[in-house]
Amino acid sequence: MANLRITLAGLDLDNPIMLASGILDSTPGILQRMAETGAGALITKSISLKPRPGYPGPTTVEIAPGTWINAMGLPNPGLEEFLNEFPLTTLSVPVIPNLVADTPDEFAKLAAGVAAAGAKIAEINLSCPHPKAAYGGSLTAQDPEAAAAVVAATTKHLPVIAKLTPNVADIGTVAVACARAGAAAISAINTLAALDVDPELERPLLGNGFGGLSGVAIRPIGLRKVLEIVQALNHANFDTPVIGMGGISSAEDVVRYLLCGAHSVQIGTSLTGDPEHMSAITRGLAEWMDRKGYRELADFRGRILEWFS
Ligand code: RRO
Repeated sequence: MANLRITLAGLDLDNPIMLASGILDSTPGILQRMAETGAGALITKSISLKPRPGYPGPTTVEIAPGTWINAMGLPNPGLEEFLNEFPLTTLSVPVIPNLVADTPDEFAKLAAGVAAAGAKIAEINLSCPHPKAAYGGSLTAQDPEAAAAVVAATTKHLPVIAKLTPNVADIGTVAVACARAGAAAISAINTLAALDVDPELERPLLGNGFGGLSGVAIRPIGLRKVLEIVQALNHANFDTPVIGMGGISSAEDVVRYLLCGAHSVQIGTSLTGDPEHMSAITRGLAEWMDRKGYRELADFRGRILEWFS
């Protein structure tokens, strides 16, 4: 029988499949529901110090089957309300808060807040793809030094997972900078910077104009970026675990990321409207391992790397 258990940055998980930030996690009730699907861990919607209303609609549009563009605009109740309302320590699976801020100081305040409330680890969002409606503005994870500064400021309070953007030429350099600054894990990819247009209305599809692309179309990009991160970390002698995501909609997709060297994965867009899909994917992973005769995830993790050496 396949053993799906992993230890990630000191956290014991029943399986390597996590709920990604931003999908089915915006209320305590939905998070509770997702805990019952057998996910290994649940990442919350990004939390900022102050409440944010989000952008005007439309905020999410399916532009091709299984492929979405979004600009939610980080809607969230703010740290204080989040800590009052959300079950950080009482669910049957670990809840990992996702933190978002503009400066290392703000990130540090968020990290201190969730650590004091009992969080064992946090994901830091260095990579929301549409910081401004107008052209301009860069993402923290587009600058290795800026990303490392946030990691250094937050790891003083609790271990962190640095969530990276695919919108860079060399994601490996950013990952290594984060690992060197003490990141407990790297997660990638956030959505791809995108724009879609409504030809009838002669306007951008989304209320914010710019958005981020997710879903099945981005899977090959996610796989390549994860492979590049794993290669760069190996080359720099870091054993920092990588959490892969982008376009996962089946157990086979999970396997694809693990073969590229990911220790675990996150699933988001494909769960839209169907929490039970999470259970089916987890069962499918165990069945795939049984059929292949693999007992542990480590038995096949990173198998694809030898093709690129
Ligand atoms: O809230 C959003 O619009 C959003 C975030 Br914080 C993110 O990290 N990635 C994304 O595609 N949308």
